[in-house]
Amino acid sequence: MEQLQQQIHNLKQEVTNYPVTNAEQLEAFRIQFLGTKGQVKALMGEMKNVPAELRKEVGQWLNECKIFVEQHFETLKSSLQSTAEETTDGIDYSLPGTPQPIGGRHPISLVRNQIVNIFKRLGFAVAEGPEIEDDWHNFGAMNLPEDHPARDMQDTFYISQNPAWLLRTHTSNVQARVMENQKPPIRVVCPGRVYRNETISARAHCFFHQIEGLYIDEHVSFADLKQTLYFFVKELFGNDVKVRFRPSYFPFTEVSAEMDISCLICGGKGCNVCKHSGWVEILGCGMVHPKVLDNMGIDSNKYTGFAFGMGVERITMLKYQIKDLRLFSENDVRFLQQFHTVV
Ligand code: 2U9
Repeated sequence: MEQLQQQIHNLKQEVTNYPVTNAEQLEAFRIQFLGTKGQVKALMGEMKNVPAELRKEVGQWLNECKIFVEQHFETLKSSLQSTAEETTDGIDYSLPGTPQPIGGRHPISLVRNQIVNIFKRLGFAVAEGPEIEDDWHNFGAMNLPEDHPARDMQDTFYISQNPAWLLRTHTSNVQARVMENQKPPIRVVCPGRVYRNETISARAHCFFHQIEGLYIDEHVSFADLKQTLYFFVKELFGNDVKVRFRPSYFPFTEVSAEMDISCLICGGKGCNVCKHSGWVEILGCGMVHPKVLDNMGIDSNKYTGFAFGMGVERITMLKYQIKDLRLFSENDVRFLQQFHTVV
């Protein structure tokens, strides 16, 4: 009897360890253990050798063994069915998807869009133009004299194959082209990348982004300029920000001014960002020089205009307290991720 017990034990072991991962193996299992010539039948056949007084007990063992094998077969069958439902070409489509990080806008684009949208609400159109420009549209039309330092190779990137072409140093070339093609009233903002031959540092780069604006019509005054820029600053930085104008000089505007806002960091009390003055410069502006209007065939006796220009990097640095301009062009996701917004 002990031998039979051992056989039952071995059969159960064999059944448990039998590898079944597909339908063919399942059928082989059925044939080997439960078929008419299978091991369970063979074991049942041992009953005839069992003495009559032990038959009841041994019958129970064999029956229990048969049920064990049948149940194992059913378990294997149903697990194989559910795997088949879940998989096609080895892919389980019921698994949750791998999350794909959805990028976000670059901080320069975010701030550029904010600025442009404020001017759009005031009725300004958006114009763009070439980054490779000729001398006239970048310098001549803007009233920059032949000997102006900005025209120097030290300050401007000229195209080596043809030095008549250069990388624009400001987006004023776009306004020049708008003025060539459109009659007043003209009301445009021109966002874009500009290039200057600067040594790269935390505060300067050989390319950066500007937004310039131009408004030309009859009777446009400095009061219009001030009111437009007041509105812009309050929209971008909030109502608590104070504004001041300082006289300045640009060849393309007369009169010219620079606009400061009260320091966002210390609220005007004085800190490192505002160099303890309480004020930070955010843009340059002025009334368009009559020579610029005449250069473009616009009658400077009839029309006046105002213009302004600002660096997007500078404003972004102020808004987000970024200390190094190089971060904008390094594309380090640890920096860029901080500006991602959940949509
Ligand atoms: C036309 C006529 C005049 C655009 C102007 C500024 C003042 C100015 C600087 C700000 C910081 C450049 O990025 S920056 O370094 N810009 O201060 N720009 S007025 O004047 C124009 C433009 C077009 C036809």
